[in-house]
Amino acid sequence: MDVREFCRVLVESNFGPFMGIPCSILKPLINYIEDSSSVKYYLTSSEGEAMGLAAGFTLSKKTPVVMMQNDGYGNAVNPLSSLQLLYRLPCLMVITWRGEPSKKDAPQHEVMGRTLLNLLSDFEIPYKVLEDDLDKLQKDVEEATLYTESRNLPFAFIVRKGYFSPYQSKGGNVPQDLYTRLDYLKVLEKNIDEKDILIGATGYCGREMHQSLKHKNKIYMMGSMGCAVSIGLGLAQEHPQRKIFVLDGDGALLMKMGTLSTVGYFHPSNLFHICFDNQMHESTGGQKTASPCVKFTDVAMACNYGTSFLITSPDEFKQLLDKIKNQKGPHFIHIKIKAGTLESLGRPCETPEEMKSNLMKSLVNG
Ligand SMILES: Cc1ncc(C[n+]2csc(CCOP(=O)(O)OP(=O)(O)O)c2C)c(N)n1
Repeated sequence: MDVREFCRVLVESNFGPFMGIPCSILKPLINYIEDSSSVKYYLTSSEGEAMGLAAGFTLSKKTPVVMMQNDGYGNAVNPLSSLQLLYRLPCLMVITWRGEPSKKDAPQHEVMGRTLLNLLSDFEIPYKVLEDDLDKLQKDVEEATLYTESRNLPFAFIVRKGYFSPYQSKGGNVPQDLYTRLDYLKVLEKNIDEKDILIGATGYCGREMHQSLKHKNKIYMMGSMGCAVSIGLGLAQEHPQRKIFVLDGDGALLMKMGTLSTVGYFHPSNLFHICFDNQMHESTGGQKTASPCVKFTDVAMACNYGTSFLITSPDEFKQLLDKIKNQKGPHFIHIKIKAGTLESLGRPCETPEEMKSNLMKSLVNG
């Protein structure tokens, strides 16, 4: 489906504005909307937040479109149940179908892929699985219009992998005079001890860490977006003799930024929280995040981290690690990077359970 046609049909039926969190399946759609001057796009930090924003537009007599991955449907469920369904605030949810049964996909999508349609039915949300046919889309939009207008409740479109045809993004003004994530990961690997633990957030950050660092004590979070630092906090509390390095992305950090206050409250001295900030959700297609307007180092200090630093070169990073390695944290390190990853970036060959077991074995051994 051509994204211009898709937007035209929706906008002509008075759906909009558009908001949400990206998924690689939505890459052509969101990238087109980001470029477009006629379709308004609101980036958000989580799918739950997007549902709240949508409610504000519905109260203003619009019928907003909330876009999300089915993994993010989990984040949307709370406002969906106690906001949209409770107050009868219609919107159109555009939900991707990662992990569709019988189709090959990454392991983190298995449960949501299998249960998505049942979850929608349990919420009594009518849905259409979209087909690549403009007449059919027109009919589905008419049905969604009729339902949202007559019942004042949300309607969902389910989008399969490959539904949208590619769209060449114009690209934004992202900085180029910076180093890559990999430049910093190499410095990190040379400056940590064998027993230190690395936790990589979902997105390119964790996948790159997992593939390019030989360090043994590491775990990559497939999914559970925004949870890496909470996992780090738990480990830091239980293993005070180890140093815990959490490698976050700006999108993942923004999704659960409240966690910084929990870290500050419990104040683990052995936690090193590193945010690789490329100002985008790079692994889902480079859609903007709100990071350019956020001073993460100030937020960390305001949340009671012990120290916080802004880093713009691998040399600076090395000097910083030397300096703070044996100082008390929690430490926050904001690293501005340029986009770009390994050409050969793959998916881990271990299963999530194997990754977990390897880390747990190493934790038992002191
Ligand atoms: C709750 C949830 N919503 C959406 C996604 C899809 N998703 C996977 S990675 C990612 C982007 C992460 O962005 P960032 O943390 O900035 O890391 P980068 O991709 O730039 O490495 C998104 C949106 C997800 N996994 N979970």
